[in-house]
Amino acid sequence: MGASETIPAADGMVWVPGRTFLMGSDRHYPEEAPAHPVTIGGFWIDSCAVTNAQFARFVRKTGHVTVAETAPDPADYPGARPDLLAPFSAVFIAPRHRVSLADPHNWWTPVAGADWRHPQGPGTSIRSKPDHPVVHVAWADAAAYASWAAKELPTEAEWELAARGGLDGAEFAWGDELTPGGQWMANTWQGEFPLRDTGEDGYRGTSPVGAYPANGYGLSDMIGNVWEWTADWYRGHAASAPACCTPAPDRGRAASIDRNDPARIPRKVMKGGSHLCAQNYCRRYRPAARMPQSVDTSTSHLGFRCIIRGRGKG
Ligand SMILES: [Ca+2]
Ligand SMILES: [Cu+2]
Repeated sequence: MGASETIPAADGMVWVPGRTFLMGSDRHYPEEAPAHPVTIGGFWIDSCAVTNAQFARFVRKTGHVTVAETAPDPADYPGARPDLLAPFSAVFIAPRHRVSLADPHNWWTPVAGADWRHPQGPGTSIRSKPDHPVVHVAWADAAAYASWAAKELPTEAEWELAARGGLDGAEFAWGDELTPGGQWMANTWQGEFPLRDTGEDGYRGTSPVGAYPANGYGLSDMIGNVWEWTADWYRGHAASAPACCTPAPDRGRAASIDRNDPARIPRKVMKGGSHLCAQNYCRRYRPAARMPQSVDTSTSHLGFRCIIRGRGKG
């Protein structure tokens, strides 16, 4: 028996062998280009996104309070009305009439009292959703869970390798067709975004983890359902030239900030797309797709899963 086999089986996790793969894509949104080879080592990864039930256990054991449950510090917002400093999180609310697709504020609403236990705001609950991915978690919440579980958040490259399921250069996590043989392979949006989701794939909003076929590595919902946090600071794939003078972690953090953001909040990469990705608006239901997300932001369509690095399967 090899030493590696004495390592306890990773419960609910799947081993992704290390390899060289083509990361990114030259055929879609500009931020995905250029496609470039990346070599990474193997890792265990949660077969599903962290669920409400799993997050509830973490909160029971640790007393963790999420960012969305914490009132913004008035010191950061001099002169702000106290009622605007209530804890809140961003909830998708479909507009009643056709709106400009250029402004996400037309469907993202800061809702006071929206948090992981109340995904649509006060009066809503997760009682019927123990097996749905936890949402309304900011980056620090995901990192706290990972560290409690003795795991880590995946880098973008690890996440993308896992999502590709062993298929090289395929458009989707399952091949090159969105709906092979007419079958929906992930929880996305059908119909005109953001007005009406027909739910042709079986779900409007989040779905229980594992409701769709797993990819080639046995991983569920890498695409669609909820976006997932990664460990990486956001930057362009092309902007990887090392600078000489700033320690790497700080450099990445500073470079991730959107120049138009007056609050200067650094941003991490999120991957996988969500139940809100739609053909007429956001075709990010692909492994190469990526978006920046401010670390303090939590929303009704963003969760996470964890990995354990480099303890070989033998
Ligand atoms: Ca859906
Ligand atoms: Cu999308």
